[in-house]
Amino acid sequence: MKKKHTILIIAGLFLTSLMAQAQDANYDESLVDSYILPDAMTALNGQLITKKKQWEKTRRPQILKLFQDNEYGTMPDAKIKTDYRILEESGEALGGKAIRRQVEITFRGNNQSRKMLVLIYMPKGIKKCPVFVSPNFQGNATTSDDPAVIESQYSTYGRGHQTSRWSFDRIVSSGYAIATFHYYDIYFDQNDKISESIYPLFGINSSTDLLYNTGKAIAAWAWGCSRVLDYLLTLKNIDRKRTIVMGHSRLGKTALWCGAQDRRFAMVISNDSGCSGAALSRRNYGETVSRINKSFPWWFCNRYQSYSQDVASLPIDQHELLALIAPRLLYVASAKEDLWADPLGEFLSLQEASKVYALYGYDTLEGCSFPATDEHLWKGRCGYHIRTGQHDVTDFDWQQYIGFADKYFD
Ligand code: GTR
Repeated sequence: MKKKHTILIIAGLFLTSLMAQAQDANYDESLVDSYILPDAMTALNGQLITKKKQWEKTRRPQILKLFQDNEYGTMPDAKIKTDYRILEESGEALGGKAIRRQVEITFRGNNQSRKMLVLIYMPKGIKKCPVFVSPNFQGNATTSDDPAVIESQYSTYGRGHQTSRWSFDRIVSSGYAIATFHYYDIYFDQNDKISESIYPLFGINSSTDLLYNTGKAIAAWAWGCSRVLDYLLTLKNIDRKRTIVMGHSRLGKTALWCGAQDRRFAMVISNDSGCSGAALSRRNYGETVSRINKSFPWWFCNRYQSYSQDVASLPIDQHELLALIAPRLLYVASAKEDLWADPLGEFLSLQEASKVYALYGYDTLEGCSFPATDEHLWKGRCGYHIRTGQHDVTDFDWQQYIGFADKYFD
């Protein structure tokens, strides 16, 4: 067959699958069923949580465990060996504004090793700078046109392919550092890739080794973000009190799960994370739990599958994931045309989660209406915006995240 025809057929199949995806989802607000959310502020024994001490001692650990056992799974906690090697460094990056450092992190366990390549840009002349940790989709060299950026081992995309998602200049000029890595270094985003992932270092080699609550891809990517933070915290010019984990879409789900578990992160950002990220699961709008389990069974622990046909039986909903971030800074962002991610469901979830911030004496988003497009709502310790356009990360999004961090970091 001629190449042109093959491309047309592939494009056609892709469009058909997108249309099928759009067709079997509900986008009509009047067809969203009524639902009752699990109450973040009521402990499993029925006790009402009214003090931050009760939240921290009793309720927060309960919710964290429910997410581990039912949705994202746990990472094994066996110690694995970690080595850092600086592969490249320059004090003249981004037109002389930044220090660029590229670090190879090697993980060892069970006689095997895995390598993760981290690209870091740091502003020059700042003694203690805040830092973003943010995994990338296509490989380090796709995030920048900088010819010195080393290609990630599993990247199949060209240099600079996704630069529009990475406002490095703005980030560094605003006094922030950023560290990114290709998520494939930790877990290939495909079915049946356990053996190539980080898991064999812990003795988990294939799906037969998985318990009902063993983590899979999202748990592994979140673990990867924490390992990058481990490294950053060895650097003198990084401010350990102003660390941020940020992710887009499936990596937004990852950022939330990472921030929920790793309380060293002082701020957590979900960019268009949608179903099983920031959006409420009980709203049947856009992508659903049933749908995501069918399309991406390798993201969540095995038990999550059992909720596909009965989402109301899930002992948690996503507002409780957001509540696990309290009292740290939390930002949820949506995009106007990204209905698949259910922007309203993301906002309602944040609003509900913000109630937990009241235990710490912060304002909540209760009573706030859904903000106008391209206008942010920042209150207490929570931020939200819905931007014009599609499922993506844009310079506008980064501008909001930096503005919010500037305003609220102590
Ligand atoms: C979609 C998926 C979403 C979202 C998105 C992405 O196909 O249904 O949950 O995560 O991918 O990661 O871009």
